[in-house]
Amino acid sequence: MPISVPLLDQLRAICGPAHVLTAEDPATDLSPWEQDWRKRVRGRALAVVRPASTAQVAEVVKACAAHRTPIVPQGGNTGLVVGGVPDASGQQIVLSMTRMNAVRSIDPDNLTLTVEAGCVLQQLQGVADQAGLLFPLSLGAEGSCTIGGNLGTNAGGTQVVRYGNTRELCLGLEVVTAKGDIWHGLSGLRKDNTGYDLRNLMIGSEGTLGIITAATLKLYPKPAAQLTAWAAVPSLQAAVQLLGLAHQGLGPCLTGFEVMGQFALSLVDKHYPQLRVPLWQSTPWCVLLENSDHENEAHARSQFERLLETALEQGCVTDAVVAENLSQAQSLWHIRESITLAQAAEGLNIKHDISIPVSRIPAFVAETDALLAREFPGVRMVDFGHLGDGNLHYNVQAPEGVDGPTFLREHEERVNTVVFDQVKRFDGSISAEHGVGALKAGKLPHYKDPTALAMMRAVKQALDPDNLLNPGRVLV
Ligand code: FAD
Ligand code: 2HG
Ligand code: ZN
Repeated sequence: MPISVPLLDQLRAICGPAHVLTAEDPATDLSPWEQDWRKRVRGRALAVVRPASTAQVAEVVKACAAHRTPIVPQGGNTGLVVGGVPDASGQQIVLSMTRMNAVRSIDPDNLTLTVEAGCVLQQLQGVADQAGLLFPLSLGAEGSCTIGGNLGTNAGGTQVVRYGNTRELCLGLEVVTAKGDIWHGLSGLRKDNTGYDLRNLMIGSEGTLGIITAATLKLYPKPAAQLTAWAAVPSLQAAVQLLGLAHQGLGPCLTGFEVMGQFALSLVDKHYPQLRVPLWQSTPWCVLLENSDHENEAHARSQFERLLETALEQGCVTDAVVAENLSQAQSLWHIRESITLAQAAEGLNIKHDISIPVSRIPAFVAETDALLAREFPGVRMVDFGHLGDGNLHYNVQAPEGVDGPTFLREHEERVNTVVFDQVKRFDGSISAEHGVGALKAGKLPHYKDPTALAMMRAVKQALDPDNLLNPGRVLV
């Protein structure tokens, strides 16, 4: 289409008028696409465009490129780093991928599933389950996040210790480039050494290098048994000791290992008392661990009970509850997954999604807690996360009675500096699994190796020279 045709008219011609939403239509509320999940930022979109096919995505990108209009790809909009919503300029389009939600094929012999980017994660877990298989990616937002967003952020979740991050679960991608070309990379191959690994470059690039339109994912056999325990541990050091025992005793069957601090659990108890959080009142930390086994329930249970007995003898566990059936296990996981919502119900907070070598996490927390308490008396630490992966959600809540937004306005920058400087000192990363987005883009020059950053800029320049794909995210 000639460039003289206004962009919005071109987009309507490509996707259909019903799928190009603008604020000019008084009946349309754009806030679900313009506001981030945490309600920290409300941007303004030129339009929300909802393509139904890869060909339409390619045409949209070409039209936007011709008009020098930036594109913000968006999936379920559950991201936590302000990566998928437009800025305030009113000049960016949101490319919402949720209409592209077809399951293209399943190959049980190759253990692969090929799907479009807008498929909701829970839908994919269901498709795998119906085929008697497992797609193991699992996170609290699974009812609304999309696989495109999971790949865009290289999401982690609660089964990484066994199955890896989203990157490890993907074999191939279909991507629309910044020029509007289509890269047909939907390979189901487990071996392919024909040059640079473009798949892994795209995964985790947060929509800044290309738009993922489809993916071929790995499937796994379903475990024959799943055992879940909730254990009280006397210290973070004890939790690390328990993790060591679990690795030794369960080997590759260790599927999840989550830690939760007392204050984090008190928030769940306060805001969701019906969930009946076990053991939290009498212990500073609880651990939720899962063992999944391919032999049988009896084997898994005896292995698990032996582990907990050893841990009790050694004093790294003081009390424990083992779920007796799947529904009890799901209730325990539901408590864990409710921490984010309970924390939001308590008020605005400062999130730090960090990773540190597991062995150094207890010292990191002790030192950093002390630094924060000295500078911000009464500050409340909401600590929890995927200890098995060395990934802590080290979140800071305003002191009791202090208004969250006011606390953030006055202190967020300094709190971040204290925490991120400590992360650097402990050889960690300032983003373990949520990504960089706009929230942390300004921090990378401080905390990322300068040579790595220069290579990232060179890649961005090569693949998106006009900076039209999600500008202002990841790199600034
Ligand atoms: P969006 O929020 O829409 O987008 C996220 C980023 O990906 C943006 O930069 C966007 O531009 C880009 N993107 C989206 N779709 C595409 C595409 N098709 N192609 C290219 N780029 C794209 N995250 C974890 O890692 N682990 C957790 O345990 C976890 N738990 C969570 C629990 C809750 C309650 C919530 C609200 C969030 C949680 N998250 C977690 C964060 C979030 O769910 C993940 O980042 C998820 O992967 C985002 O998916 P989405 O579809 O919502 O993506
Ligand atoms: C989780 O592990 C998510 O539940 C969200 O990554 C973490 O709310 C958070 O800080
Ligand atoms: Zn997490």
